[in-house]
Amino acid sequence: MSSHEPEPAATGAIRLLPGDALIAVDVQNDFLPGGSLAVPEGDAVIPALNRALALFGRCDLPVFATRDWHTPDHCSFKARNGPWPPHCVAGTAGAGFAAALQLPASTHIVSKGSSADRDAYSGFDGTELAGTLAALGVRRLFIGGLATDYCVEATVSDALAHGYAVLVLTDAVRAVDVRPGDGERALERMRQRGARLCRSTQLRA
Ligand code: VGL
Ligand code: ZN
Repeated sequence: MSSHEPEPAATGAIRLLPGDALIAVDVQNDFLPGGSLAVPEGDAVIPALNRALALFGRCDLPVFATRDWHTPDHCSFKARNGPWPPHCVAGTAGAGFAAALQLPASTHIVSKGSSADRDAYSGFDGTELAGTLAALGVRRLFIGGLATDYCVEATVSDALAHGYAVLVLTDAVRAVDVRPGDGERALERMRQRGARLCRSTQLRA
């Protein structure tokens, strides 16, 4: 995100309820400053996500963490004429979750994009995420992470398509912004599709 923040109604308290779950999308070292596909200010999502994680923990609500989990020869890499430098190769340090992200031991880890010949931006794409959410009786999803204009948008869109109420934590997302404004346009598309934009500071246990 750049100069102007998108304008969530940034004040009202949002009380967490049974049926809520949190999804932290791809908060992995390769997407943080110094990583191979660093998202500008990517590390800024961590304090906001930690605030949400603490509240979800206090309420005993489920937490999911998606991770990009690629093969070394993944089709999204430049060596295979894909758009990206190599990143998040399964088992490497770059694919690890940010050390400062305070994920509970009970976190449901969702690996995606793990087939060499097919990419997956959405946490729902080719994973067990939908089944696990259904089994847990989840109805409302709070979503943050990286990157706004790729995996966050894809995950939010699929969540809406699956019928979940979706709140995007705008202080807990950052964009690649290949073209300036991509992140803000992605947030606007999410809002148009029915996601609510809010901030982690609005959440209450
Ligand atoms: C992502 C680019 C390539 C993301 C993953 O997590 O948003 N972006 N792979
Ligand atoms: Zn990827």
